[in-house]
Amino acid sequence: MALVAAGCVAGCRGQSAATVTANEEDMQVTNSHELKTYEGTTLTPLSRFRENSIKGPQKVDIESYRLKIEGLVDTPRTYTYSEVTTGFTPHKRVITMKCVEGWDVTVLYEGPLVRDLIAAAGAAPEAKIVIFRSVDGYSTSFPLSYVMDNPIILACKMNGITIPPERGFPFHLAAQGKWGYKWAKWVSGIELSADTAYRGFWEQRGYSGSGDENAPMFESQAGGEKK
Ligand SMILES: Nc1nc2c(c(=O)[nH]1)N[C@H]1C(S)=C(S)[C@@H](COP(=O)(O)O)O[C@H]1N2
Ligand SMILES: [Mo]
Repeated sequence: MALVAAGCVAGCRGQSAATVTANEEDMQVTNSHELKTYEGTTLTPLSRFRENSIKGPQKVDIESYRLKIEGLVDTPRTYTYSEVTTGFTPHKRVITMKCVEGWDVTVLYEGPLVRDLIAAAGAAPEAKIVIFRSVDGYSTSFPLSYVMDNPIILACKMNGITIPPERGFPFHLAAQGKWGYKWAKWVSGIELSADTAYRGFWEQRGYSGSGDENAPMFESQAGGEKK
């Protein structure tokens, strides 16, 4: 899968439209500074979303929050929110996320690349997959090559503003090319593993492990538990 390379932009701190960049002439903002369009693409307002999370919206206390990069890595890392949002080069890209329920959203996602976070910990040679864990007990996994060979964003901003709590604050994985059930929200852990049989929350319930949005959503024709 070929993904478009993303450019370097302002980081995740600060809400003001001016921090997004000064030369995005077509940007329009609401009163809350949320972008309505980006480079000619109409964005889905963040207020227009379907709440279908496994345990409902999560509230994360940002003072005690830590992001862990662990498992089969040379040096496990534990980062505060601001270490993640200011310590890595931010990237941004407009991506459409499709939920298996038949709806989609088109959002400007912005944050560090997963591969830069993993590089800082150093992937061990035995590592085959990467597992994303969230504060609500949800998890999902990908081949390590998916996040190392593609510029996959761990978003801290959506549509130019800090992600609202109900949409996944502090971090929402923008799993480009994958069904929405693999776009982990409220991410608290990134674990490298050799367990290629690992199954995340929705994958355990019959949804495809690869989660490729152009492939069948169910692992078998028999289907799984309906979301
Ligand atoms: N932690 C966590 N992440 C999650 C979910 C969840 O229940 N818990 N639901 C997934 C599903 S099914 C979808 S479609 C998307 C919805 O993301 P959105 O709120 O940005 O539309 O989040 C995904 N990430
Ligand atoms: Mo979904």
